[in-house]
Amino acid sequence: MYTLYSMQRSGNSYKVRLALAQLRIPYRLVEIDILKGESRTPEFLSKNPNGQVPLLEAAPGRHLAESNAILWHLASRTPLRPEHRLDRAEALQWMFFEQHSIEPHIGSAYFWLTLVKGGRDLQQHAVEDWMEEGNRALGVMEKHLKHHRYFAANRYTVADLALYAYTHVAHECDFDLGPFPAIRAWLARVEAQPDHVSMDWRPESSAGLLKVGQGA
Ligand SMILES: N[C@@H](CCC(=O)N[C@@H](CS)C(=O)NCC(=O)O)C(=O)O
Repeated sequence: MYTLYSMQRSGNSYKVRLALAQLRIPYRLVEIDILKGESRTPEFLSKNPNGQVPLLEAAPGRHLAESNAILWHLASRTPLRPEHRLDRAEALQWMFFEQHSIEPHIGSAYFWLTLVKGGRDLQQHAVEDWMEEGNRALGVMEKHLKHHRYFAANRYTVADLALYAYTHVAHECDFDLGPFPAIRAWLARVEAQPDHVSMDWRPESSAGLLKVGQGA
């Protein structure tokens, strides 16, 4: 069985929990509180030298980091990963875009403005930049969604799942989705997918939730 090291309020971790839920894959969840430094302990660093969640123990002793690489692995041979070469490359194109243009701006704003006490003051110098770049990236998504229902292969894939994670909480960290009607309609389409779960959802009934330190 997979073990997922995750933080509940981390959008990158949420992507993986959402994929596991939609693929109906049971797993063991280990909650890591990055705000308490739990991703920087020697034990955790021995599993992921980069000290970040999400982290999936994909096979005994084999740990996979980077949310979108984990999504790609989980979605292998499922409808969440496109069949055709070009569709696959387009899904990857949007997943790289997510990491380069959405996550560093909307993800950082979400982390510092909603999760870290006093984060707004600490990051005052960066907020304006995150807003500008984040809005630019939302504009790129809006342009695509004006003519497409999803990001790749004309259907819901891991590319939508990756982009959804931080876009759906953008309004919680100063972004205004008002000027982006196509994004708002797409968010609703993603939320209507079978087995969609929210960021707060935990798989307590399927496998059990462990706090860090309780794991084997
Ligand atoms: N590119 C990585 C980013 C992962 C990431 O930034 N994780 C954050 C939580 S959302 C983290 O673990 N931060 C703790 C730290 O850097 O100490 C991914 O997509 O998985």
